[in-house]
Amino acid sequence: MYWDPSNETMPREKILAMQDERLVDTVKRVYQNVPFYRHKMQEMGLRPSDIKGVRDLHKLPFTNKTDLRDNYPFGLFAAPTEQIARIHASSGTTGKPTVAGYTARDLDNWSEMMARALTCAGVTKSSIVQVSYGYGLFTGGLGAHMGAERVGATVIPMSGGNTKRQIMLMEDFGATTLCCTPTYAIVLGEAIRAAGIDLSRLKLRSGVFGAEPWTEGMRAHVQGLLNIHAHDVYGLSEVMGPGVSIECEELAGMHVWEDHFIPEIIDPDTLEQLPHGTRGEICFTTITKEGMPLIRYRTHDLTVLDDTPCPCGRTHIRMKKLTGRTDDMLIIRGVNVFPSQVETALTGIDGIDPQYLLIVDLVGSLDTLAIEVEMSPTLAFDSVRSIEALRKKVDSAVSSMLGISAEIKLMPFGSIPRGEGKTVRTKDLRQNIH
Ligand code: DLL
Repeated sequence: MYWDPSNETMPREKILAMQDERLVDTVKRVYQNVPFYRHKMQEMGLRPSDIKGVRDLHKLPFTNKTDLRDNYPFGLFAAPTEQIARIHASSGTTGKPTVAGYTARDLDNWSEMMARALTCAGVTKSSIVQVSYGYGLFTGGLGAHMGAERVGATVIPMSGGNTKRQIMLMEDFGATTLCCTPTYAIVLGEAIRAAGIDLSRLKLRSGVFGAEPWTEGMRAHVQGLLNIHAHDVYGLSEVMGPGVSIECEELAGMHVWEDHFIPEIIDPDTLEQLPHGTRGEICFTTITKEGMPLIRYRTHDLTVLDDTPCPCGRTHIRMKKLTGRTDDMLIIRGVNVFPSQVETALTGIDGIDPQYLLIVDLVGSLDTLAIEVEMSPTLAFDSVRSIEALRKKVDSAVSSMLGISAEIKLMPFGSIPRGEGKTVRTKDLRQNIH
């Protein structure tokens, strides 16, 4: 079943022709309205008329997260503030978030794409959708919410946390679809099992899980725990939010809505375009966005594009499950974390040396974060109490910067290994578990 059959099953030649037209229009618009793009193109000796279609995409400049930071907060917006209807944001590499602005039409398109996505997961008017992604600046909650409303389903806007209450309402309200991070889905599933609740008392049939990487092993685990089909959903705030791509009933790759985005795979080192079927970094060019259109946005996410026909009948290209990132961004309990944010938080705290190590692990099904921080060699402590006061200070600076809690371990000076080349600031122990 499709939400928007004419677009979702459009012949590929038509999709490609539409992309040509929309790309030409987008390039003109950003050249006119966004000084950042105008200057970049001028530096490269490019005029909008040089871009005649997708075949010319490779001539255009890339956009990086740092470009968003340098133009913080609204410098990349292509529409005046009167037309910006909403703002979302996600963690940046420093204390300042990465900001995205949406016009009313962008929100409408996003709702449509999420409606397509939820329909892929079997959501209909008669579904009851529990949205347990966080609501707020994070795009997960409101994105899933708008899509479920667009389909005409009944929405339970739970947001994250309070697991007991989530389970009680899931049962009492008869939720049929759960939207949350895969980690939280497992937390809910394990709590249901621990509470001895018989799965037949629940009406859950599908899950729409994303915002962080998860493996086929995790899929099997969560499908068993909740007795559902678990669909992978992908997105990022800069480009839109959840619903940039989604798995259909085949659960074999996520369809990217190509009437709104042009995906391409590049070699993250040479920045050359790579052919379909080759693993590399996925970049997106938005071709309908008005608030903050992006040209060749570098996601740092590694995947493969597959344009072979999908048995579901949708013609939009598929991206395989993500296999990693090219940069040092970690995703911990669905929250994006950069080691540099920790560094920013530590700067200026007396008694601390900016030597630190983030250790991420999986305890049960929950990500944990411990941060080892070195004390200054000059520090003279007179009591255990003063060490504890320093630890608390670091704890509050770090948790308010990251938006998640971490276990802070103060370490003697010199105890964190110094690298010979690039300093390794993270140790991710989760990889081998699933
Ligand atoms: O995580 C948007 C989202 C919300 C997607 C809810 C899906 C569901 P950001 O916080 O900006 O946006 O983080 C974007 O998260 O570049 C990926 O590295 C990672 N990510 C998102 N979805 C997936 C997924 C939202 N399905 C960053 N698998 C992206 C693996 C994912 N990683």
